[in-house]
Amino acid sequence: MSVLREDFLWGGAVAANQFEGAWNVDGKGASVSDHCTNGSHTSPKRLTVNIEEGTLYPSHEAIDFYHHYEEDIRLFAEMGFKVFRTSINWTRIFPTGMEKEPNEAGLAFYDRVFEECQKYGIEPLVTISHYELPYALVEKYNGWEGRELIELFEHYCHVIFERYQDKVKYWLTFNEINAGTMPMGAVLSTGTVKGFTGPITEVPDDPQSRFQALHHQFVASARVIRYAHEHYPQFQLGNMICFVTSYPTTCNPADVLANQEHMREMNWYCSDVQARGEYPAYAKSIWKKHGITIKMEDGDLEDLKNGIIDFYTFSYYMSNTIGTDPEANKGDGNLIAGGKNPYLESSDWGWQIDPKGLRYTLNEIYDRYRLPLMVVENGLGARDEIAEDGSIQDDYRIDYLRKHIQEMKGAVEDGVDLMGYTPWGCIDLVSASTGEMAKRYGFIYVEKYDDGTGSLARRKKKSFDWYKNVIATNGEEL
Ligand code: BGP
Repeated sequence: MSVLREDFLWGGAVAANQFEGAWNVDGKGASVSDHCTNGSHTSPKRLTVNIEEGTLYPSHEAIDFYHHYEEDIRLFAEMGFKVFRTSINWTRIFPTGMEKEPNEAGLAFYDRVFEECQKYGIEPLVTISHYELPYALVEKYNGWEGRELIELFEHYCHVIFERYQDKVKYWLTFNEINAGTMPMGAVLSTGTVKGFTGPITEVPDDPQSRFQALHHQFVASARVIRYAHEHYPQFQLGNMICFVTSYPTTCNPADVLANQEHMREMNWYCSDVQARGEYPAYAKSIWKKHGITIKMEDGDLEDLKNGIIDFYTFSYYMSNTIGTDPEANKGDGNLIAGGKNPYLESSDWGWQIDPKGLRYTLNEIYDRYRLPLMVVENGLGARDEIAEDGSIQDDYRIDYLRKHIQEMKGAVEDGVDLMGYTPWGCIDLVSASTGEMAKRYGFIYVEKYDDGTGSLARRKKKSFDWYKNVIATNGEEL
């Protein structure tokens, strides 16, 4: 008997803006990510108000899933995927986000994708908004700072819910909604970057607009969850948190408190709203610290109460340390930097690898909410080399995933209700933080390179067969 549920949802995860390409095909509008150039670990990608001639924008072609979806889904099916986490590009359905009528060609594309999944018995898990806000909404409303976005988002959701009601059961409202608690979230998630051109690390930080934008996202998310519960009882709706677990730098109680404060703002603030239906008591101290006031309208708090998630999902790549000295041992990280942990090793991009941290995190979240959990992103961004015989021996990736799955099983033995696992970038795609292709996560290699060249041919890596067997044995053979 396997440790994991018999109906465990094994699969993989991607995001439309990072892999579809076809950025202006069949009526699609431009999103914030379509205005981002390529970059690297050492040189940040740029956001540009205008699409500059002769500049590389990696989302424009990406790996062209738009024209390769049949081949790619066939490969996922060959690995035995039960679930495929992808997202809908908002601008394929509503090019500026403000139209009344949806773009039929965009809707038809996702019909084809979901039908292809159905053909193989793969359940789609759809992120409704994954880092691809319509750029027109940035220009008009400064992104989610504008309260108008709540209704625009609701309209978008009503349309896709109705259209895909027989094809999609699992939905996530916002990818890594807690990105908005961090400066980097202004570009990726809240779109509070009106008029900005320059390296994304130099966007002027404005906590007032980020946290206001987050409030609007919370209300929007809760309203569509309630709507879905009323109209489509077969749906299951989840949130999605970028979970970066942090440990106190030392056991000095001052460091422990500093870490608690950080964990609340970074990881729990958004989760608490979405899983408990209300702002936590400590929210006031976060607002006070930033000197901000959240404008709320009558009914907002009621809306939050009525739109509680059915299951809780998160991404987990790494952990870091936090203490009273924020400059101590600085390391890199997903969305935010933290301290280095002397017990851990790091990826080539400086993300600290911490499988045990996943078990700890699963337990912490489950203790807090008692909701079914799903790990919807996890993986190792690494440089892959094609050997002379054409193979890609990505043992480092297998090692990373194996250790994390082992710890997931440990958490299940601890009592956690774990629904599934969708490792990130099951097929190589554009990196969200740097815009690179070189930072690869896939079981499937794509011949596409940082300079924008490449045949787009797909090849299986060593991890492809390994993962296939993991799924076939429900995680027993790692
Ligand atoms: C998460 C995002 C993804 C993804 C992943 C890996 O934060 O939800 O979109 O890309 O991180 O990050 P990166 O692409 O920067 O390596």
